[in-house]
Amino acid sequence: ITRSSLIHTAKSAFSYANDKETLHIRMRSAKGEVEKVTLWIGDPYKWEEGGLDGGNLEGSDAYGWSGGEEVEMELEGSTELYDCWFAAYKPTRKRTRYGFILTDKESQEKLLFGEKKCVPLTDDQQANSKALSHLSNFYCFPYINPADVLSTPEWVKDTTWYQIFPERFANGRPDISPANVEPWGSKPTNDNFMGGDLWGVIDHLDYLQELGINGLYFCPIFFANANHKYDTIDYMQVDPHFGGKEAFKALVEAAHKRGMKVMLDAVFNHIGNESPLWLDVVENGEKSKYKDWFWIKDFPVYPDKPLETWDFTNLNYETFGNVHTMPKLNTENPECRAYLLDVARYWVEEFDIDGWRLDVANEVDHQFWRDFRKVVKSIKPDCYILGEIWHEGMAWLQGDQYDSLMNYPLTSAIKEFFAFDNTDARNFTYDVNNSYLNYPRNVNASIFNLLESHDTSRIISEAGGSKDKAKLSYLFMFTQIGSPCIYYGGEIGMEGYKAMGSEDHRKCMEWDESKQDQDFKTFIQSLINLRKEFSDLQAPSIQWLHVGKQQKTLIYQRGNVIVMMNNESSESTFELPEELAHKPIKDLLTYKSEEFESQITLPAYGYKVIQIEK
Ligand code: ARE
Repeated sequence: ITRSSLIHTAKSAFSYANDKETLHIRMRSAKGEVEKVTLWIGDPYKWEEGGLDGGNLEGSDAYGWSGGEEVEMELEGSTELYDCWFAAYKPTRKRTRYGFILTDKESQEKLLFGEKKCVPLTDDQQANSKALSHLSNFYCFPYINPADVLSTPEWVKDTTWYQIFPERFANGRPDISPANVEPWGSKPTNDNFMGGDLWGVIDHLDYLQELGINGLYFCPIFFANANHKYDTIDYMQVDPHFGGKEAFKALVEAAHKRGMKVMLDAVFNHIGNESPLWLDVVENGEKSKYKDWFWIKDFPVYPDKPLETWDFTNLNYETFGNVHTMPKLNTENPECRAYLLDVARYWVEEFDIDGWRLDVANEVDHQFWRDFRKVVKSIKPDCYILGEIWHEGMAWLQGDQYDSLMNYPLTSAIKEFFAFDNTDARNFTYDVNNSYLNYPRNVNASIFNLLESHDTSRIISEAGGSKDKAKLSYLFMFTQIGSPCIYYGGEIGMEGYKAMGSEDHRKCMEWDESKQDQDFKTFIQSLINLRKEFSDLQAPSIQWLHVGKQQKTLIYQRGNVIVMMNNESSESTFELPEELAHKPIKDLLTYKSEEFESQITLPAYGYKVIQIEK
């Protein structure tokens, strides 16, 4: 066993309270080296049993321990480099110390992996006892404090999201469109307008309900200049071209009547350069009462010549991504913080929104998000807080900041395998496993899964126009834990690249039914229904029953739902695993029953979702 490969840290994604009673413990070892891992865990203050000190050999087990329990860990999943082991444990009195006993696959030797040392275990009980009688070598989960346990809204798990980029979804009221509006369906550029508004969304709630949607996620709707509205002018107003507060109020009410939740985009990292707050700084420089609401290096904030988009070397202030129209807010400044927290409170309290998606969530200070959580949850405990972080984000998921994250790592795993054909089946499983193993199970349970967004190309375009590949991608996403999101128009097969100079991923929604891909829509609808019908798809772990070696074929299981896929441009035939061979099954998409043989043939890009008949 390569000792330096062993990984565990207490109070992390490796060791966390999944609920107020249950600890989840994980550890990693170099792939293929370890046969078995036993978690040795117990209450350090069980004095009557000698605590975890070992010490008292009488009544001790083969290792010379007298306290603690041995819990066999399951192999939760493998990544490219590691095997990841998992156990759930309910400490009787909330406190634990623990270590891991590893059995070497080849030599069968045993090793205790502790916080400070790896100790070989021998047949000599006395020697073991001596080696182990250092409580300090055990990992420590000191106490499960209920207040530290991440609690996330239950409803999120049953939600299928629909992401709306308001300017491009539907124009319900042409009279409120911007003056320079272009005809619906014009080529999108980064500064043109097509007149989408919130009345248009209300008009299409029937459409969304019929599709099966029960969560609406909106890109920013507050008063701003750009078509994307990420350059906020006033957080307390809904953009007049979107219909103002009147339209938004009507929208939330109408959505709630249909059992749909509403999530807004909180752009608190930065503000727009035409907001009165920033203009005050531009005008009054050091005398502005808002000067400390920003990160300013030198006054005046603008150099003599006007700033070009990419001229960030001359920027006198911090911004989002070196974009000069987006000055970064100083969330450490008490007044600025209080103001933004008031915004957070206002839309939950006054408009009853159900969630906040946090823009550029990882560049805002942690303390701000802690305060944010307190404010939001104190008004509406089941309001969903979703961070936009594209990378590993445990630092924000300790129960005190976000509920979950946008699962871009899963997006990229799916794209690499289905859309780009860049990985084989085995590596795909590693990437998928990795995306789950990075986070506690309670975070995964309400993670936000997506294939495309206003920040990415459309999945069909990524797949070179192949709707078959896109369908497999959707099927995969819809059979994962967390809640899936459809980016408006994804359901009807809309395409579009995001690239330098291309904004085609933000094209206008196609409402002409003859131009919508109805077959694709029926397929998406069936996936939404599948998810509603089978809560087993929310089971925390995935079992890979078959992973093709030469072919990109897969069979995986979540709860009692089994999915089979052939990600090949031609038919594939492969042996069924023991669990499935010669079993009677029911097809959950076609409702047909059949009896499997020992092999199965799936057509090019074919798939099946099944359950074994009892
Ligand atoms: C516009 C144009 C761009 C142009 C840019 C510069 O669309 O083509 O390059 O202007 O002038 C909003 C608008 C964008 C706009 C941008 C700037 O929607 O259209 O760009 O403002 O005006 C990182 C961040 C992540 C961020 C993405 C974009 O971590 O937070 O970059 N996403 C949010 C929103 C965006 C929004 C903003 C932030 C700003 O979702 O829509 O942009 O409010 C890797 C990196 C990630 C990176 C990711 C995507 O994985 O590691 O950190 O995300 O790629 O690029």
